Amino acid sequence: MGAVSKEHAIGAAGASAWEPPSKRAEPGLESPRASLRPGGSAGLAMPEPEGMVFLAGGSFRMGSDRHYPEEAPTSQVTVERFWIDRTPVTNAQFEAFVTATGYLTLAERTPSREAYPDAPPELLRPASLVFTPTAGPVSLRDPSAWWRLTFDASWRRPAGPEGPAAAPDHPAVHIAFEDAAAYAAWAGKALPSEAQWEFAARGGLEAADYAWGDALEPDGRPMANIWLGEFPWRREAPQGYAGTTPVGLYPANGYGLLDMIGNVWELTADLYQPHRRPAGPACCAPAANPAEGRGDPRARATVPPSRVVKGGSHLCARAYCQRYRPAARQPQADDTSTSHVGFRCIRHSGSPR
Ligand SMILES: [Cu+2]
Repeated sequence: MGAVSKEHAIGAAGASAWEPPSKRAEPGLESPRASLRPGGSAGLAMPEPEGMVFLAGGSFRMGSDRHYPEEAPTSQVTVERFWIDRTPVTNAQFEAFVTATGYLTLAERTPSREAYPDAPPELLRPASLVFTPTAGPVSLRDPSAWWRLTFDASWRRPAGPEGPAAAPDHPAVHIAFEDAAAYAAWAGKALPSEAQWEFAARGGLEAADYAWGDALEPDGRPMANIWLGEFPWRREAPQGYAGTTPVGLYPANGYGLLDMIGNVWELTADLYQPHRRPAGPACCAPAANPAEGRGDPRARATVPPSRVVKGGSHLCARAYCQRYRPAARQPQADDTSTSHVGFRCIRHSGSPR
């Protein structure tokens, strides 16, 4: 089923120029069954996991010396074979997990007084950060201008209780690290390392700027759901979507993976450490250190660890945050969820030796 046939309609501009993902060629795909079922190792063979793509692994140039300082220096990195979800985890998939387990995401829980010793009582309610466009141009130095702590915003109601219900085929958002980890454990999967994620996103293109090559819009064709227009107040939405888009609306990369770039930032298992160079100016995401009060007005008792998020989101704008690239990286605090962070999972191949 192609994205264009989905009921929540694509706008008048239409997506007819884009083939549904199921019809696209997937030149980077290997033959997973053949790889995993050599003779004599049947006990270790795994069935092909639904919705996952097998990557043979390999050595690649990770990072970039041409973009933001936190991406440098590049290094040669090797990853083993693994499976990775073809798309970010959708609301439908996340709902299946919640239905089976009764899981409550961080955004849906009432924060404890211990965690927020200085917060006014009225702020100790379930909440998450929702991107809210400004009325007009604002300074791009202060992300709190467009991030709003919104009570009862969660994956179920991404824009808050007054907004529409989550669309089943959009990526789940308002997902904190522990939520993603819980889903992965339930699914028998894991979160990717940053290296695995970046290897997958590059789709076999060595050191290219983008997941599809070196031009942002080859032949004028949009390749990912990023912010078009003037951030953070005027968004062009040629596909008719103001925020996230159904997974698979844009072309797959060379490995047949969808939405690696744009749509939502994706959590990885890796702790963020500014081990390379100091990070560039804050991106569209809330500040790395929420205890500084940017984004979330509640004060916290401790500064939580942050994970690396990858891929950029629908809020990355060309004139502001060019993080819609495989090498780009940002910290995302473990205790913070937002309307533009989601995730996908991997599975170790269990390959016979
Ligand atoms: Cu960005």
